[in-house]
Amino acid sequence: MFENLTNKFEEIFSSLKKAPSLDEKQVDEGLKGIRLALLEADVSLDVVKEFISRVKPKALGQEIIRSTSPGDMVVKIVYDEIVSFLGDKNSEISLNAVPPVPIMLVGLQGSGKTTTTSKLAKFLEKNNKKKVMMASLDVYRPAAQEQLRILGEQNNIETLPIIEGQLPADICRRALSAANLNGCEVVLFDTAGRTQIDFQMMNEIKQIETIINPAETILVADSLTGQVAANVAKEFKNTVNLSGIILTRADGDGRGGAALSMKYVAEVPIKFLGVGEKIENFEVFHPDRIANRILGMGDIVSLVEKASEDLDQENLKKTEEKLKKGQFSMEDYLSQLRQMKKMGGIEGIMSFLPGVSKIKSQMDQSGIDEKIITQNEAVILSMTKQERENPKIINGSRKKRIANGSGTDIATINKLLKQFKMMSEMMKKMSKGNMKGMADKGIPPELFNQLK
Ligand SMILES: Nc1nc2c(ncn2[C@@H]2O[C@H](COP(=O)(O)OP(=O)(O)OP(=O)(O)O)[C@@H](O)[C@H]2O)c(=O)[nH]1
Ligand SMILES: [Mg+2]
Repeated sequence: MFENLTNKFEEIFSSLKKAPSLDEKQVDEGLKGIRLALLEADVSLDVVKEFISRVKPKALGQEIIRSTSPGDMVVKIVYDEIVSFLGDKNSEISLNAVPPVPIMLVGLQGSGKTTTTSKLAKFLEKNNKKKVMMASLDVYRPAAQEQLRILGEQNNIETLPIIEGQLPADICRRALSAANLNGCEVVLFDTAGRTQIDFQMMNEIKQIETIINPAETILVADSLTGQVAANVAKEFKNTVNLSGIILTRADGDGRGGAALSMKYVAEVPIKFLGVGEKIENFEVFHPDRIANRILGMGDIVSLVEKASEDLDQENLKKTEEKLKKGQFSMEDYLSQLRQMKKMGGIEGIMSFLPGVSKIKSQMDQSGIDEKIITQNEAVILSMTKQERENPKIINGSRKKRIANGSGTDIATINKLLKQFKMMSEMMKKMSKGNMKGMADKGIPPELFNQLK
């Protein structure tokens, strides 16, 4: 599905990688190529714009890590963004409900619902060790229920016996009680194909949803339809409580637009890919592996990852030494903030000090906001070198300048300076060996409130 995109990326990066350094013009040139490649892959325009606007500042402002080249760094930046657009991590099917757990599959006509129902049933039996029953609610297309029954018979999956003339609502209730009686832990509901413009059919899935109260409602979408698939998902999401997507025909020559647009446009994760007509042609959707497939540069990505881990270690060591000497500057605070952001929490700042689990859990619970970390980063970046080394010199007019530069206000600057003061006092205490007290009691409440 991604071959074209992969080829385009390879072309773009082969010239970028050779450059010993990258200036804005070269980065712009590269981004232009990426933009075109994404549009050609039928990624939606909004997604392309957002993608470029996230990559650009990172590519320009990158700190080159020793032992990697600027081009490699850009590969890594693009890779990270692709992963984030595909969905960060793999999203499993949620079976968190009292069995029999109802799961509903919906989608446009011919998108692959019935085939996918049997694939998912087989998957859950094999991987989750669940006994599954399948029930068809398609009473409209002749022989639709029979199609599912045959798939069940061929693959040894239980199906709800067909009663001619029964309406979907009644089939739902019958399926749930039959599953209960037969000890089936999951019931998959295959629904009739519908178009978003068919008001009556869209209303029917709402009704079915109310009756079965599904733990998951999965949209089965055809990847050949590109960004349209993402728009369809958005429409379905407005009708039912959509929890995930299965993209079918990923074995076809779709161009990747569906996969890349889905999460941003419809805010629903892709959970599986259908990669052929057979029951075993079904894969868990792993954003990182797909991103690797798209970029075809997994070795570079892991090289840069390794190098940045080394860099983090170096930074930590430096900070630790400074702490021992009782020095802690705004510069250190900045590097700690960045570390924290990367580690997704404030515990990064404590992680190199032993015995602080109490503090860590306190921090975990508080859910200190990443936005505030980013804001603080902007404030510190607007300070001069002198100010960072010696924040005491920051007077009224300097505060005004920093506030303007960082797009914040004086109150924010004051708050940060106060935080910094408390943090450096705490660091001093900790480095003098009062750590144990702090580890037992947790962070002083004043500092804690400041950080929030
Ligand atoms: N190549 C390929 N074909 C698929 C895939 N998934 C489904 N198909 C084929 O697509 C066709 C339609 O599949 P169905 O499962 O009947 O689709 P549906 O959404 O249930 O169709 P309706 O019930 O009529 O709305 C069948 O020929 C399937 O074999 C896939 O991942 N790859
Ligand atoms: Mg069907």
